[in-house]
Amino acid sequence: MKFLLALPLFGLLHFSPSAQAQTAPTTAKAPGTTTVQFKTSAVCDMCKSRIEKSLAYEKGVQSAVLDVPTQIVTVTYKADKTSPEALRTAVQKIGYDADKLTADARAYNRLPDCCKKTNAVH
Ligand SMILES: [Cu+2]
Repeated sequence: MKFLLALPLFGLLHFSPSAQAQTAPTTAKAPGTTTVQFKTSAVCDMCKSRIEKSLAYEKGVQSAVLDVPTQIVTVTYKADKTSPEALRTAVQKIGYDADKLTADARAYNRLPDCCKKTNAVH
């Protein structure tokens, strides 16, 4: 993903219309289980594990997988236990953008320097 280093501002990547996954996963899902994808400001593997871990602790979440190069997190959850809004808020609270929600400032300031969104994906 070296070409990303050439982008002057990481923020340019944030507003992609691909936030809502239109394609259903081909794998069989448990009844009542839904998948949502949204864009985060994760830049490295530390961000990945931080986001995946905190989403895993969220009520109703069955799995959370973040793809660092695209910054998109895929969350499988029980629709009667949580919502995409709650999941985005959870990501926001630990210091990352979630689609159009901006990262919580205090949480963001506590992130290690390498995880700041001024960095390119690395
Ligand atoms: Cu990081």
